[in-house]
Amino acid sequence: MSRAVLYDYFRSSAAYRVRIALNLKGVDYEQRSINLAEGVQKGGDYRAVNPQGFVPCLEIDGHTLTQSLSIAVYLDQTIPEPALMPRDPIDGAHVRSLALMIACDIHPLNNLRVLKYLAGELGVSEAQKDEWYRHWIAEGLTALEAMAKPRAGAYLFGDQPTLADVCLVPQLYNARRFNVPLDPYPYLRRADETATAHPAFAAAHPDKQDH
Ligand SMILES: N[C@@H](CCC(=O)N[C@@H](CS)C(=O)NCC(=O)O)C(=O)O
Repeated sequence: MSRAVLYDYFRSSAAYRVRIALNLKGVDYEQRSINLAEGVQKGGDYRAVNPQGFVPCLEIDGHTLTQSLSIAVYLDQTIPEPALMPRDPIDGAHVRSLALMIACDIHPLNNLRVLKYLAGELGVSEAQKDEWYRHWIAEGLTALEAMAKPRAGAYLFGDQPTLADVCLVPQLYNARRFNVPLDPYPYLRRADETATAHPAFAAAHPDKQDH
């Protein structure tokens, strides 16, 4: 079977999730950088790979997969260890909730195309755009902290990395880039600190990627 290919961009939170999942599962993969800042994702060549024009996209086992959570679940199903999801259905539902809060409710409001549309078509100022970003991050992270707190351990759920941490670490990286204060979220910060010390997470960090 040929080597997996990840269509990637160093700063993309969604691609960062997949890098973490691939590293946790020990998958050897080639990275192809799609420069989002230069709009390469909108070009015909990349649309032929992923018609949605987003990274990440993963070619693996003869298939082309899109959507970071779908990719992470595929990896978890085909390479069961180490598990990204707890076996217990209720624990699993909790972990999925945490991951979906980030991937569906926080990240889409603040990704590149939304911020570009605000600043471009809608003509909002830089200050208003930053305010938008901080508002949705603070609201989302406050809810996430409250949800995670009762069952958090060294990681967001318990003491092993799960899909929730795969989503958390890139989101907090992103928040720091926009100078969002993270003091109000001690449980999120603890999980982030534990995870970033893990080699699979460390190797996926944007600073470690070619771009
Ligand atoms: N729900 C998608 C989100 C993917 C996404 O938003 N990717 C962003 C980068 S983080 C992107 O490719 N944006 C291209 C653009 O904004 O033009 C996933 O989880 O994979």
